[in-house]
Amino acid sequence: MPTASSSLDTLCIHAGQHADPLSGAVMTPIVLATTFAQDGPGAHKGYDYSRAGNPTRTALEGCLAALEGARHAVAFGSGCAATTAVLLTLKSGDHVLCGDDVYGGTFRIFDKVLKQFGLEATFLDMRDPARVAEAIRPNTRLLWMETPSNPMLKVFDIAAIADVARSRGVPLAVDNTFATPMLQQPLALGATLVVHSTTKYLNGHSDVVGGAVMTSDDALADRLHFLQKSVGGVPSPFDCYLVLRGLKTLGVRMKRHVESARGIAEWLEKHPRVAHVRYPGLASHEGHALAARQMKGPGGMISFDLRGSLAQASAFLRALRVFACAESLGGVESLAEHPAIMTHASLAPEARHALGIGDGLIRLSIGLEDPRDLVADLEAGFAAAARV
Ligand code: P1T
Repeated sequence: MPTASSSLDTLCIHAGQHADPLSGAVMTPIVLATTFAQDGPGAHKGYDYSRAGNPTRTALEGCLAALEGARHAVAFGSGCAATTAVLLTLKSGDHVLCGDDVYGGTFRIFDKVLKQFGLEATFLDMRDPARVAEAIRPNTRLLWMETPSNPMLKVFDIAAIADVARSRGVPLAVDNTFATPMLQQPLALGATLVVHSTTKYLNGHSDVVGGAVMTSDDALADRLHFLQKSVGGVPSPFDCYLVLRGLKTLGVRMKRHVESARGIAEWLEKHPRVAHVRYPGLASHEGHALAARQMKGPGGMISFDLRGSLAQASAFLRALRVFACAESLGGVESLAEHPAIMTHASLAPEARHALGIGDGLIRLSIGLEDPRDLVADLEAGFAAAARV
């Protein structure tokens, strides 16, 4: 078992897990049972029904809590279910101040689901923490942000915004999906809640949809466990096992994602067919110094504007052979996508344009392939775009 001083690389492999007491099996058993025998009414061994609690899920939650330095983790069946659970701690008439650049599905939860239950949300570029302080209203009950954000890779100052939040008595939730706890630890910087789509880097193999919320606030954790059981958006034991298995290599994977993405971002920045690259590891990124301060590495995601039209962006994506043209991110395989048509189609065109999500914007999730093969593939894409 890891100790309190174990490094994140060690926690990835061991936290929340122990050899099976029955057999000594070193891998966590997948407990598929939906129900658990009780010696008598209410006399159970900590588990009564698998929606309320499951031993494989408990192991995953233990590992995720340790990685984010949290007392509690609550696992869900998707990142969207995790986001929704956090928002269900609020009530009609409450206001959420949200970063302006978030996953399209997160925006959709605010705009198309919870608005009709009276939850108000406004979206703000949080690069200036003073603007956050000004935008907090008397009924603001939650600050929410992604950093780096999806897809524009804006970097927000977690410690400064957490200070603002604390001074106004409002919790700050950070969606840490793009960074992972290996590169950024929002709770240590003062956030109250961390949210993840475990679908992405944490599982890392593009074969599970999952989510989680981490916090050291006992009352919030109780409420989230209650919502997990009551609303029921729970992950399957098999999915919990797969995320636990994926987590074991998170440390080594993130190092390679960062190393390759840094090289590819630098190469893209010099490419004549690229108008602009957004990657927090580049000196040209306005959040470069902040990212260097609050992150241990700038991550594996890059967005760039291809010079040209939608037809050229489409030709670029169609020509790729190593990158798959696909939504999602954070897997061992590289993915490329067109945010305006794919992941951020739920935003109104005006909102997309205000953020800079135009027809030429391409988002890359840099995988673990040899980066020379990735560069060759991107070069073939640019050649195809030039022929349009
Ligand atoms: O897909 P799901 O597990 O429900 O997670 C939603 C989610 C939450 N937060 C962030 C930052 C995300 O990027 C996502 C999902 N994003 C994609 C599918 C995507 O391609 O951007």
